[in-house]
Order: sequence, then structure tokens, then C-alpha cells
Amino acid sequence: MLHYLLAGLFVALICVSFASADEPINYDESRVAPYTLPDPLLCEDGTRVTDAQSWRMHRRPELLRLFEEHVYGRLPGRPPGERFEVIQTDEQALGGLALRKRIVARFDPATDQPQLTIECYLPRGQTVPVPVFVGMHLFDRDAAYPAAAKVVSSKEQPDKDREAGLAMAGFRNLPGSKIIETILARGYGVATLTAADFAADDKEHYDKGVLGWFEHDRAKRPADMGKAIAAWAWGLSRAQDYFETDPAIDARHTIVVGHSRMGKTALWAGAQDERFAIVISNNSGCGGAALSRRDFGETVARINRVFPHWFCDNYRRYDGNEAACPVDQHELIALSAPRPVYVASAEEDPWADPRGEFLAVQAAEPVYRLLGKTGLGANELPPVNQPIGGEMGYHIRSGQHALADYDWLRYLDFADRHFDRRSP
Ligand code: GTR
Repeated sequence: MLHYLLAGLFVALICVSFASADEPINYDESRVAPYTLPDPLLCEDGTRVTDAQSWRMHRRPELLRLFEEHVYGRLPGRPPGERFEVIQTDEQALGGLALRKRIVARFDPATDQPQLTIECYLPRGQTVPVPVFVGMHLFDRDAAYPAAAKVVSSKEQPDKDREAGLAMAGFRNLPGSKIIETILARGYGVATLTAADFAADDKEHYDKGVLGWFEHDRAKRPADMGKAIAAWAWGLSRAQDYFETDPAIDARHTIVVGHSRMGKTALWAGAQDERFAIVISNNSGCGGAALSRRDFGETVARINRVFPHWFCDNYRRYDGNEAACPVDQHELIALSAPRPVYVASAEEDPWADPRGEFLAVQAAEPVYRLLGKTGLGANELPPVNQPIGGEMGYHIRSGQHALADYDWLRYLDFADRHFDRRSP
């Protein structure tokens, strides 16, 4: 606990030095002002959903529309010209453990642009199609052996567009080589995508990639048009389109997963695209799994100021005014229902508000229960390193903001349980 408080104090000091005076960051539990969450089952017309059918036909589409309009923004759907090409195959990747494939997706037959790359590792010698974990920057795409990605300073960046996302995101904590071996040994594949193919993680250049292709003229983009997070989520769905064409992949059992900003992305992708069978958010925090109305850690005002290219412009209306937003993040989690959803926090990550993430999962439970699923089965934040839940999973890991091996192992167990697979 002391550990937690010290970490909080440390992050608080750092954040206070970055935050402007009118943007205070709270790390004091006793100062969290009372708040009321929107009821995920209460429709805009005042009626309350009491059965699965009306959730599906009415409330779920309504919530999706509200998140599009107020938080993440809209984007067009699957492009009609989409086509995939496997441009590289290595049958002996990772010392013979994996079949590695590099797939390029193209959308516009006229120009061949934009293009994006899916890097896929599948366990070798598998006789049946395998389920795949998919996410942005899960592993370093270009390493011969996917070890932890290096963080390069912007000056040293060899290819600024492609590397910007990695470097800005501070992805020091990408899992190293061992965990990918474990994932493969447990019968799962991994597909990793690169953010800058869709939207560079850079407030000046975010609209290179697919966003600029959707609407080249910045002035013409409406306030509810999606930006980087929407584009990244869109990209995850395009990877799923590919999986459906690859007989080695069990596309009905895809797990979408992401860390931090890519955890926000995984939740939004999973909410919209029901082809993702399991949705996992790792330390996603503000604009991800953490409740916005709970004033603890990163705020909507702060995230919109520092990352103006992540959410749609409408989201700025809620800077310092979270209670006015028609949705809160528990409803984003609820949009994964009835599919299994897992949220993970880290003890030394108060910026992402672990308690706010736990409370959001809990507040999404009524939707899971309505659909006949089990929730967390806990009223209190569990002790560290003790995963809880049924169709909704949660843990708070000891340690810092990262997608750590501990987290991966829990996700493998969770997937095994829900896919009815036995771990070796
Ligand atoms: C932080 C940001 C968080 C989180 C994180 C990350 O700077 O404030 O919302 O997403 O970056 O993605 O690592």
C-alpha cells in the first residue's frame, strides 16, 4: 500500500509539473467528488432495457452511436476495394517455433495506397486453425526475433512516420522474446500492427495514413469524425478481415488486446466489431477502461490537450465537464457483452486510475447479467495479483504501467477458459 502511495506521489509530482494550473490532477482518494454514472440500461427516451432483445436492437446501437458522436468519432466501414497479399513467409521463424507471415492490405485499387502491414506469428506444426491475439504494437514488427521494441528519440528516428507511434507511446515495455514463445506454445498466434499505418501518433501528422485517405481536407472534417484511436481500431478490424481469409487462423476466436493507448483502442475496436471473441484492455486508463466522472489520475481535459489527435473534436466539450457527457467508460466495457472482457490495472499506475478501472467493470455488470453472463463477483478491488471474474475478468498486478508477462499469462488462462481449451 505504501508502495502505491509513494508511486502515486511520484507520478503526481511529475504530472503537476506538466499540468497547467487550471488542470489539476487528483491522486487523493478522499478528494474524489461524488458522481453519478449513466445507467447503461437506460435509453435516451427514458425507457429501461429489461431483456436481451431490446439491449441488442435498441440500447447497444444507441450507445455505439453516442460513443462515436461524443468520444471516438465516426469512420467509414470496411473499404470495398480491400485486398490482402502475403508478401513474406518464414516457415522457420523464432528458431523453428513459428510460421511468420507478413501481410499487406491495400484498399484503393487506383493508387495502391494506403497500405498497411500485419505481422503474424502462428505456432508451427499446428494441424487445426489457431486463435490469434491481435493488437497494435504488441511486438516489434521488424525485429528478426520479436524482442522488446527499442525506444528511439525523435532525433534518431530513421523513419519518423513509422516509428512515431512507438517512440511517442514510450513502448519500452513491449514483451520480449520469451513471452511470444509461451503464447505460441499454448497454441495461440499473435498478429501485431503498426499505428502509423493508420494514423501516426503525432498531433501534427496523425492524418497521414488512412485518415487522410478518408478525408484529405482537414477543414472538411466534422467534429464527430474519428481521429487516431478510431483509425487504429479500424485497423484492428481490417486485420480481422484478413484472418477470415486465412485457413490457418481460427477467425471466430480472435482476441483483441492492447496496452495503454492501444488498450483504449482495443476496447473501442471490440465494442464496434463483434467478430472479436474476447476483448482485453491492459492499463488503458482515461478514455479506456477508467471512469471519466471519477476524478482521479488523468482527466479528459488533460488527455485532450496533450493528445488532441486521439479523440474526435466533440470530446473536448467534456474537458472539466465529464458529467455532461452522455456516456461513461463502463458503457464502453458493456459494449463487449456478452463476449468475455478482461480489464487489467497495475498497482503503480495511478495515472490510469486502477480503482476507476475496476469500478467501471463493476458498473458494466448489469449488462452482462441481463445477457445471462457472470460478472466480477467482487465488491472490492481485489488484492494485487489475484485475478477475479467470470465472463468479466479483472486483475491489478503489482508493478508499473506495462504489458507484463504476468498480464499475458492471465490473458492466456482467460482465453483457454472461455475457448474451452486445456493449457498444456
Ligand atoms: C500517457 C497517456 C495515457 C496512456 C499512456 C500510454 O501519456 O496520458 O492516457 O495512454 O500515455 O499510451 O502509454
